[in-house]
Amino acid sequence: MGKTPEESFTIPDETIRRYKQDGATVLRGVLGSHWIDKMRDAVQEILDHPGGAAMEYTKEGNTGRYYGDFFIWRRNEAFRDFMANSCLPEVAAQFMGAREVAFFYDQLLVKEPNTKEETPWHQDLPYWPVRGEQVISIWAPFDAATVESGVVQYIKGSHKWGKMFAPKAFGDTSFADTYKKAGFEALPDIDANIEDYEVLHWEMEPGDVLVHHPLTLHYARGNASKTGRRRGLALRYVGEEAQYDTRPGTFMENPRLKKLLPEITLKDGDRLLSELFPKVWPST
Ligand SMILES: O=C(O)CCC(=O)C(=O)O
Repeated sequence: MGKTPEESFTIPDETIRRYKQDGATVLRGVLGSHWIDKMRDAVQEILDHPGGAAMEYTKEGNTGRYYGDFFIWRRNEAFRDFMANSCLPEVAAQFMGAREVAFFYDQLLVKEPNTKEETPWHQDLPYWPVRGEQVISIWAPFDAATVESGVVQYIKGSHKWGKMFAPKAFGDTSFADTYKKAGFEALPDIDANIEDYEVLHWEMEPGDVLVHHPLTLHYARGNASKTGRRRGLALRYVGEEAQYDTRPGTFMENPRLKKLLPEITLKDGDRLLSELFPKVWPST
């Protein structure tokens, strides 16, 4: 079935130019309220029934809750519908200049009110078994999001630094040794020198999305709001030129993910396209 006009979204050239230059941008009013309502219900279902790779990042004794979960589309029909049948695959195609788009994975990141835990500064690509330019993240909030409630913030232009920094384990440090295998250099102390960087952030309403390049450094505060939730979903898409990368030290070595996912049959250099990374655009 083709998409309804509402599920199509044309990105102005100027927005794509800005994304390429800055490494991140915002799109306003991309998702209709039916998607927001549907995904709020679906997120609640996931929060009530965490998956096998789910992470509780909140430290014991701290208030709030910082919850992370991955590859949810594999077990939840609403997540599957959203990643494949909203306008987001087409949005990804336009930013990547791709003829075809496959879905890489989803990552749910919920920060309930009064959550102290930050999302540390990081780039995404060092965690991932993928290489190439046609890789993109779209971050969709299902609540209004501000700096105070933990909207994602970016270092302008950092995707062009020509660097891959060592990935950090978000909360669970037991996985830190795996990430060391990659041998990337340590991230400089961004917070201590924050005045040296230009930080981009936008206040978001449900229906708006952020788009970021996999090498752009990004971060989010905890959720200091006393009542406002911050339910965010990152969707990762790739184009036909992205390749599977078997280098050591990616999240594919996470034992809990390994248990959850089917055996990977892709070889180094293969196009990311398989049962696990399905084609989602064009839809016919
Ligand atoms: O939602 C967050 O706090 C962080 C999001 C993020 O790191 C990402 O989308 O790659």
